[in-house]
Amino acid sequence: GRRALVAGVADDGGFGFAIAKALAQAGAKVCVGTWPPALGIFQTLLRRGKMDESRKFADGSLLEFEKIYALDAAFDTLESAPAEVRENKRYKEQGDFSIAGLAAQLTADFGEQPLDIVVHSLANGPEVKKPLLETSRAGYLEAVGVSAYSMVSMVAKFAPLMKKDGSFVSLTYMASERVIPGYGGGMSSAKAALESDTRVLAYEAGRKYGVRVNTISAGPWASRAASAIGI
Ligand code: ZID
Repeated sequence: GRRALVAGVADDGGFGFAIAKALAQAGAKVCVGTWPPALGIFQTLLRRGKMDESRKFADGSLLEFEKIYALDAAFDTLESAPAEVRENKRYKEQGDFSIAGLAAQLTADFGEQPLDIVVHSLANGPEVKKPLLETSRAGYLEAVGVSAYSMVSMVAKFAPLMKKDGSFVSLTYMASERVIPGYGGGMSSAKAALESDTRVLAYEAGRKYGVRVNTISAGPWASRAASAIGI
């Protein structure tokens, strides 16, 4: 069987959860990466059965995640996370929540080439409601760092863990190429970077590791992230 990692699942309301469920339905084992501040509540809701309805397959069985990992895709290594993050109560019990840390845990848990599919379903733009003209440098860089560079880092660190012909996919949005008021804070910039990087990563990682890298431009879906912009 194939194993997928879906990065960016913290509830049952977003694309990541739906993709994880579809992959499991198709026979894959599915691990997820969850943002540490949301991890505790996600595990509690799962344990208490609050997500059983959305976990249910047509045959009545329930979606099971092979493993739920802490992942903060703003950080490539644990050392790159500031002390106040590492010591935060939602982070300090979570081990190495960086992208490199997740790669190391996957190899420790499942061996040398544990992955067939990696899904990047995460984004964050703290100033998404602000027009680009009013966006601060810090807000812009956070949006691009978490929503676009995270994919570069994930391909760099996970491609060596992929079986040949493995596949990466991320989710983008058309505001990268057209003016869509309301998608601000540097999020339009982040999606433009993500799309350009997808082409370059497909070229580089395709040659180096034999993997594919794609991005899918999503339609509107009232996930937790999208509710911030009024979808
Ligand atoms: P979601 O809230 O389910 O997923 C986002 C996840 O990212 C959450 O689980 C967060 O905890 C996680 N996250 C945030 N920061 C970090 C971090 N530092 N480290 C790790 N995890 C983190 O929302 P979703 O399903 O909407 O988002 C998944 C992907 O789909 C993102 O890349 C979105 O940009 C993308 N996407 C979503 C929509 C949408 O409508 N939901 C659209 C396009 C792309 C879109 O905005 N018309 C208007 C708008 C849109 C489409 C059409």
